[in-house]
Amino acid sequence: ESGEGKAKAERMFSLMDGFLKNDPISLQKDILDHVEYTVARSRFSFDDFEAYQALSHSVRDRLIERWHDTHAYFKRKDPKRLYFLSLEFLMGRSLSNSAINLGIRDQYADALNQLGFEFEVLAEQEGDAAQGNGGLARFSACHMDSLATMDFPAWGYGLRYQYGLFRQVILDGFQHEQPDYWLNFGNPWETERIPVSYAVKFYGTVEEKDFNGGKCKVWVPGETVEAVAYDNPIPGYGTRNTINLRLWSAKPSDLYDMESYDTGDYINAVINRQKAETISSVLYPDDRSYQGKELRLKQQYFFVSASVQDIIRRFKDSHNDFNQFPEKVALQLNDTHPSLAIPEVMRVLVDEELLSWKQAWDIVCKIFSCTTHTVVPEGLEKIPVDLLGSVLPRHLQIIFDINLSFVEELKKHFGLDFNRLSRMSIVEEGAVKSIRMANLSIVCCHTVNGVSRVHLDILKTKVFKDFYELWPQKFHYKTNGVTQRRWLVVSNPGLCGLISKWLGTDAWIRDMDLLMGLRDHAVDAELQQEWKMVRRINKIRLAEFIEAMTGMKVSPDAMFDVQIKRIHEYKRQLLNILGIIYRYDCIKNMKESDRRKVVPRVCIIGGKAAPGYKMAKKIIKLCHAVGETINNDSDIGDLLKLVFIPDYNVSVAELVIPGSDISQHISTAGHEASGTGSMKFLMNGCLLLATADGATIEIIEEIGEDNMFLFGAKVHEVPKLREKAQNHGMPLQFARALKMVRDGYFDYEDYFKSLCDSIEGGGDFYLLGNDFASYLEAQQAAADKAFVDQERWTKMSILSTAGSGRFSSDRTVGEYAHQTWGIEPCRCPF
Ligand code: GL4
Repeated sequence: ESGEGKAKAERMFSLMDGFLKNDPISLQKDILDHVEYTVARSRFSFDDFEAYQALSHSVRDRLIERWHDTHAYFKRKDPKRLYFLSLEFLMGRSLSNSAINLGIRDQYADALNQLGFEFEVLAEQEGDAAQGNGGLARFSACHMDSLATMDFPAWGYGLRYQYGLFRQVILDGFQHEQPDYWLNFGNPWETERIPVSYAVKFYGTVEEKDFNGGKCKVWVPGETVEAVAYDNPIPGYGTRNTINLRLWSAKPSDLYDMESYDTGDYINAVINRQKAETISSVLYPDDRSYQGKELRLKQQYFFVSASVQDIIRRFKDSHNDFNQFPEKVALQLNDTHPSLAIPEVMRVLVDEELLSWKQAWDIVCKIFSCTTHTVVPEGLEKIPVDLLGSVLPRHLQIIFDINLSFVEELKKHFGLDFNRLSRMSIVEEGAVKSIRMANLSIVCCHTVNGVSRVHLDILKTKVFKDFYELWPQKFHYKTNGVTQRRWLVVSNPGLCGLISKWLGTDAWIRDMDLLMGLRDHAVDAELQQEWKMVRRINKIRLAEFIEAMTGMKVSPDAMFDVQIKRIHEYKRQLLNILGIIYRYDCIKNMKESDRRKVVPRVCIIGGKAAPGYKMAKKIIKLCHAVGETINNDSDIGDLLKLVFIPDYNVSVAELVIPGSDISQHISTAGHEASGTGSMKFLMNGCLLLATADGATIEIIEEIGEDNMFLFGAKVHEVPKLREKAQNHGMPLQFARALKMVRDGYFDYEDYFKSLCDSIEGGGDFYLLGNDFASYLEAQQAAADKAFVDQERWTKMSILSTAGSGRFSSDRTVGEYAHQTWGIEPCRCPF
């Protein structure tokens, strides 16, 4: 800079005190200043929540400092950037994670102690940011943490929902949904960027205009909504890099429908304007099934359009040749939810930047990649053509044009194979003509990634078989991972300290493969002793939590057997519950002398059911009904307990996982694309009871079959077994457990009838009957027997943690960066 600009910058710099300081006195001063000036309470009188607010603002100041430096550095270096587009980010709480990643958690804890507060207690004041449903949304959150930690120049883009995932309230054993108006208590982690806003258009018509001797299309919208940016800093661990998650919120636009003001109906005009805000109001709570709803479509386009405008604006800030776009930009689509970004980029390049169709198409083919998270064809999104044509008329034309050339290419490749053409076409003919979003993504992305090895196999041989035959080189997989920062460092400080002590370093927090070093100590009596101690403390903490949530007392001496995840038929919570019924029945019919040999167990189940998913809701009720009987049966006492933890979310998981002995991942083989819960349990030294499905297959390879409890049909056996299940009866033990439900042993027999019918009358699609015997065997022979031998158990536990390195999202993100996105680290100097 020169002259005036330089003088100004120098003056600004001279007024700066230097970077914020992290010694205890500075931190205390900082917190108290925030109490006084941000929270507007007196520094002589404030409560835990106000202290939390002040504390998080103080942490946020430090985040902002690094975030400015990171972005200034990115701007200067101008590396290729990754833009990660996702409709869901399940971030959970931020305070502990941010303080730890900044490397100043302990300093804060000391500072707070001197003020008479406890860091842990204040951290509990924070609500969960639940801007997503389940695994797919946690995938986004874990990836952001890894991208920041590994110094990648990346941005996350999503939607800022006013209502996150519903809160689950259980009344009389039934699930009820309550809105999660999470912003009620403020959100100190975000920064509203009023100047960063874009107009997003909907409806209207497409007109042709003369242009440069030819024609061009002009979209005349019927509605315009403003997208305002909310920025959420994402700090990396062990680096100064702090990247940005930019979430869009809908506001009425100033361009909006001025006409209505002239009609005299001022009040209604204002109310109508406000409707714009509904676009970002609520997260759809159904994972995996989408019925072309207008609001959902508007949400998808709204966040995609704002993001694309932002990305192009940033590119144009320092470039004037779109041919360089693919060297500077990679766009990653998290599932098909953001796939409207494809026609949107085409539209902007052709209609607004006036590139030729061919030029624009070449660019599009180089910049997009996607991850698919689904196994079942029903999970694939379709948008009715009529709906798309009304909401986004120009995009429909573009999709048709893309499809036209694609079908031509198909004909060249396969000849006039009409069945194949109709299967592969982006446009589905039929009762409701629709756009297949997965087909659109595959056609336009250079790479399609599955989330585990077996998932890719299923994509290649079933779901996208035709496409695989056409473009084998497009299909890859990157086995999912989770971030050890949140799932070990934040949530299990005890184990974390122990690992670092025995490895002699905490470098594993950035390099999980180092955990393998624990294998050398797996049978060391001293480590075993310490390991058991840490795990026991975590179990006591979990027992206290259970008592606080449910009023039930459970003993930490019992085996804690946990299944926490969304409730789905394919995840087979029902298999778990029928196994519990069987165990209950066995204990009940035992002689007193045999009862003494039973390994006491606390079965813990948690998870939300989509509000419209009847079967899943019945499973929740069944769990409560069975629990009611077992937990109040004096014959059973402490030998068996069944606890349902309500309102399962990220924070609950952080508490439950470290305190579990066994966790269940028991989906019917071939149904769980990956599964990531298992990885979190694995890291925390909890043993897995699992089917060979999704990423579990790869976990087996890392830790060995001997260190977990495997059971059930294999992926390739499932189709045959299904046919068999249609024609054969149920195994006896299974029929008996099911009959108890049917006959009203747990009451509500009418309500549970359809649940029983789904197995007996419906051909047992998920093979509960088939897998029951081997499930019981894994539970009894393996798990119960192993638990009695604590030395062996602890060894298995240590080896689980030791073998979990591969399931760090750092590994996953590294593979994406290298193989799919073509980006390099860009590390901001300290
Ligand atoms: C999911 C898969 O069901 C799950 O197996 C996978 O681990 C996760 C992340 O890749 O994505 N797909 C959808 S939809 N929801 C999921 O959790």
